[in-house]
Amino acid sequence: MPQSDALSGADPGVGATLDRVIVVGTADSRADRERREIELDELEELARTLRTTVVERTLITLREPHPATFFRSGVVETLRSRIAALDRPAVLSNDPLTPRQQRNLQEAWGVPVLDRTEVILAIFARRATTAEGRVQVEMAQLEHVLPRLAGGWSHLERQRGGVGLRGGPGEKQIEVDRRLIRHRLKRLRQRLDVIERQRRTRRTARTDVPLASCALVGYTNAGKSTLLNTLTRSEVLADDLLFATLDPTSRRLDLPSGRRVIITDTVGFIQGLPTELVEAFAATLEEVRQAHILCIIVDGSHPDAELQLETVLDTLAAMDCDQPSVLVVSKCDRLSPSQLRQVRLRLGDIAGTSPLAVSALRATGLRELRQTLDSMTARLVPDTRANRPLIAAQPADVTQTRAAG
Ligand SMILES: Nc1nc2c(ncn2[C@@H]2O[C@H](COP(=O)(O)OP(=O)(O)OP(=O)(O)O)[C@@H](O)[C@H]2O)c(=O)[nH]1
Ligand SMILES: [Mg+2]
Repeated sequence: MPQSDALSGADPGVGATLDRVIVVGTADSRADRERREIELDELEELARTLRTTVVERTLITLREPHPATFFRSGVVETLRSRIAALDRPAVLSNDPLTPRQQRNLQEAWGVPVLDRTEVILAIFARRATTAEGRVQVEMAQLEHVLPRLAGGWSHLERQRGGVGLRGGPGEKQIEVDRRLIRHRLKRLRQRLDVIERQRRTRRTARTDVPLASCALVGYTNAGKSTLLNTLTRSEVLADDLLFATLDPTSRRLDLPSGRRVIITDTVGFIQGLPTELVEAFAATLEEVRQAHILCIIVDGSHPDAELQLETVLDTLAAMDCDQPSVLVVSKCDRLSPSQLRQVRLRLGDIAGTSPLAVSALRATGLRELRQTLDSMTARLVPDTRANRPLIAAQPADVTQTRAAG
């Protein structure tokens, strides 16, 4: 199955390449601007993750979105000239666009227009490596494209597994495409069911030898994989990219008392995580839901650490995850002692707990983290073999939770 990839190469539909982009956002008031600028920073990071060059970025004041074109006609016109002057880069919109708005803007500007959801979907499409990840991403993309099938819309679905508009997109062709997509979705759902069953079997095998489990959760790029690597001397991919990790990976962690815990690195969260993706990744996120303990990692050196923590707490609440958690401020080597004190206070206030502080890079704060996990494990999982210190037999020391095949 060819991987869909919204931002690759030339777009025959609208005659523009997608390797250069303008990032466009809106704010409804002066007070709103600061928050939106931060979101645009993040959208630029997402673009960078896609190896796309941002040639310009603009924040427009907009009180009321226009139903047909999102922006007012004056702004559409100004941006049209700007796009022409910049040799027709694609447009990344920070705001979600309706299928109609997106279509009209593409027509007005003659370049592809992607909103935040599509950028995130494109990143996931590029990064998904396991069978399960690929199925989940393709499902999310098809769910997203289904309501957007209409005349004139071209650049995304043409690249989506060959079910796109080919030739004149008359009403009939759209109906055919819709049917093909629904059919494909059904088949993907069946495949995912099989993969999920295999995953459940593996999880049951794991819980038959009852080890306590801890999921590392947090905003994307918070330092989860680096922490897993340092704690367990592993070599999971950790990179200064958003969504470096898509598939959960589990490792065994020895605790000071001799207890052991299975620690799982998971996909990062982000503001405005597309609902299609949350649904498609439900099985992967099940690893988080099933964990006995959550280790919530927040990059203390990020200027927006508080909003990131709020996003993570909101996402966990939306997933009905309310198990005991430990809050960990990461990358504290980047902070002075007084900055760290401040950050811990502010983040602790939001989460209603007192956070630990670690640097996975310098391996500081790890003893406290291990001790905390140890006592939580003792309290939470009193009946497991893992909870009896220094036992003889243990399961394989590496548990890959990746889907087979
Ligand atoms: N200075 C410093 N940098 C760190 C530390 N931990 C992680 N980083 C850097 O932060 C970046 C992101 O780290 P990852 O471990 O990949 O973050 P993640 O949370 O797994 O990110 P995703 O998988 O993309 O959600 C990398 O460039 C790391 O080198 C730390 O303790 N100190
Ligand atoms: Mg990671």
